Amino acid sequence: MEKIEKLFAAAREIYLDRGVDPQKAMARLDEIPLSIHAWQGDDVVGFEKTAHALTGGCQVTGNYPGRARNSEELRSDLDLALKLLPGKKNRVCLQSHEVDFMNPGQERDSIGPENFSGWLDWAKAKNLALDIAPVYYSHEKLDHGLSLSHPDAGIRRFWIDHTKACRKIGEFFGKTLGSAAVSNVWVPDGFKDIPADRRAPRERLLASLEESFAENISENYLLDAVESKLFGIGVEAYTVGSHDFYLTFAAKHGKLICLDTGHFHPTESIADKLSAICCQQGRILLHISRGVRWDSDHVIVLDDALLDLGREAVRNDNGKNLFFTLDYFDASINRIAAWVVGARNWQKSLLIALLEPDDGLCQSEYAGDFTSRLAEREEM
Ligand code: RNT
Ligand code: ZN
Repeated sequence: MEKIEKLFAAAREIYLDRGVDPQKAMARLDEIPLSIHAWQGDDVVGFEKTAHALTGGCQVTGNYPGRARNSEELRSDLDLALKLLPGKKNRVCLQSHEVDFMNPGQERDSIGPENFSGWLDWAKAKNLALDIAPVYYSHEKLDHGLSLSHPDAGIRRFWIDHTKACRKIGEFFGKTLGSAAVSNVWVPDGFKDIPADRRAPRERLLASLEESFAENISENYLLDAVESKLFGIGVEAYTVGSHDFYLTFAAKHGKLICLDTGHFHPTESIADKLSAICCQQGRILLHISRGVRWDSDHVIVLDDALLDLGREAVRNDNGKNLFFTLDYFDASINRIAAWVVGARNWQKSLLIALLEPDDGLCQSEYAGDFTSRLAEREEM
């Protein structure tokens, strides 16, 4: 401890010389909310009565012991992970199948806050806020790879009702816990091979979403987000909810666009998207993940992509534009370590950005002195 304090005092001097107060940076970091994704703890299995195989083009690999088998085990794992994480405003994001229980015969289209009573008691006791994500996969009603965009009205009805149910659950979370819940819609809909008709599924997805969001719920309690994707396993040729589809939808309907860092072409910069979107339509939910060659959802590491994202996150946030949720799942390592290492890496990348004396860089840039901009950045 003494050694750390000595090193910190020396580092502090250097930062202060450059006009950055590291204590202020750490205090700011403490106030930046991070939503911890519950699904790392149960390998995206959920706790419905009938366990469904994971479908929808996602895959969890590994068989490290200790997967949470019910909501109580998941909460106790989260307790430990949260204890190991700095941050005063961390929250927890649940998938709609991570229920405490399902009533006999109850299906996803009729779930309500009562199915999450254990989570609510826990969140109240720990002073935590909760977010929610409807789950459209690992279910027989994801038929031929389609849910909200299915040609059959009955199947669409089931998933529309599920979406509505999750919005009501989110509203309840928001009201009860005193912080608006984000409800994020990601549907796996798409085709393995070249579609004959690209348009009709998108028209149906659009209509389903508009119906799902028809009820006006106060943003004091609920924030809707929509998540795009490039492709999934078995859904290589065509994704109904592509980035273009959802970016337009979000702008038109005043929803948050969810950018998952694994859902783009591997050389695309997600960091670059923040200012492009924020200067026009506002709010972004980030799903912070790490794709290795594909959307593999590895635990995030402190690599260049994450550092770029942290920098742009700090620069584009005024405390209400950006929402951060982790989204990865590795079943080949200790799951609590997965949460903690990944979450801390995101916090480190934010802290590094908060510690950057970037005014100098900007001055060089505004003056057209790109040589100094390069030299100073590398020096930093
Ligand atoms: C899938 C999406 C989605 C999922 C979760 C588990 O590619 O990213 O957010 O990761 O539903
Ligand atoms: Zn995601």
